[in-house]
Amino acid sequence: PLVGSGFSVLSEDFAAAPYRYFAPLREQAPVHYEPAIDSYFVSRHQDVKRVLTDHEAFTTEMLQVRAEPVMRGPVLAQMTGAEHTAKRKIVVRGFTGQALQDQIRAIRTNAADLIAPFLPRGRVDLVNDFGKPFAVLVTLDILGLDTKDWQQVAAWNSGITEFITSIVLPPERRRHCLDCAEQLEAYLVPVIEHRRRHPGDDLISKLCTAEFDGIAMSNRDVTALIINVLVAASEPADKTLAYLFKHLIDHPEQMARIRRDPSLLPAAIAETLRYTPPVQLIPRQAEREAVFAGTTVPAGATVFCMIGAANRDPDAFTAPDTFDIDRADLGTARSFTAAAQHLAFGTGLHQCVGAAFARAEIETVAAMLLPLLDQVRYSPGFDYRETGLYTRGPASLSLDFT
Ligand code: 2IO
Repeated sequence: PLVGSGFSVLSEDFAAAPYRYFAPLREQAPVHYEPAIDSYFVSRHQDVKRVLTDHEAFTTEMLQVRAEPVMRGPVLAQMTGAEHTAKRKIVVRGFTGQALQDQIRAIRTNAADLIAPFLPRGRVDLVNDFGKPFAVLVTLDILGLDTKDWQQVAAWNSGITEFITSIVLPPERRRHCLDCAEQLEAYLVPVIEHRRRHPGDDLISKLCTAEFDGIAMSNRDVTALIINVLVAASEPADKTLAYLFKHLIDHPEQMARIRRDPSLLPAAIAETLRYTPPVQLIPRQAEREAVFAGTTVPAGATVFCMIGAANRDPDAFTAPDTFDIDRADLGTARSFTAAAQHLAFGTGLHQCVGAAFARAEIETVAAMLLPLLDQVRYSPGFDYRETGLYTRGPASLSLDFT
């Protein structure tokens, strides 16, 4: 495939199968310009790493327009300096220790309840029957929100997610997304006010009462963080789970080894995140003019890091287009930390604060499902298709088992 003058990452052709274009992009257009949206797309591992770690040169300022309108306040990724450090620590605490242990219990309960009706049928769509409701229900449990409202919250959540993950958003869609955000905010504010007076051990209560170096959270901060957690914990979760099962079905010998030895699951999850990261794009704004071997990015420009392309860069990974849970350059132990070689959680100061939770969630649910879904395979006639440019995943994954 060619990435010359006619090429666009906004084309249907690219959206149909972006992985075909990653090598040509890295080799021929490592800093690809998209005039329609006046943005630069960076695809080499070392360039993406540079953009995400040089915080002076590449900022998150555009989240003010790309996220804040639907988050109803500033999110962690927008913050800098002492405020960022303090508030990030509060969120980290909400996802570690006893809190994480309680969250794993919520993961188990929800997974067991959701899969039960499908077991006698021997067929499940892992994305639409299981993964999507699972991700939202678990997040509501963690936040201490009522799970009976889950379909309403899920509908608002998808409008908010559409806003954040759209490259171009028509005005009427934009209005719909903002409506969703306003309604979710109106639903959350009374809950926040109640939790301030009667804190429990849910995440919302922790955000309300936490203080770090004397810095506490306002209602606006708490609202934005709740919406951020909801979006970030739901949108990539069903995609990662479905990709994991797809790759294991496509590589039966690796599936068989994991079934015999579940301690290999973290490696399989890390390799899934490298091979098919659910978050494909991470935006930054150039604070000043920046030069990438030959191409100049002007001050103020939007730069999209292409995570899928960087994760397949042969300069960073041997045989990058092979799914291999044994790869020596994966560094599984480090794969869910700032030292990760793959960039699925980003890197640098703003690296995913939920990475350890994400790992626990996918590991727990995969360890439960693998023994239940014996001889798991694609349903007869199942037509595999992926969708999405910003976040990407299987549209469905219809599986048969015995
Ligand atoms: C609003 C894209 C689903 C995040 C952003 C700052 C969200 C932030 C991400 C991920 C996944 C979403 N960015 N999670 O890329 O919290």
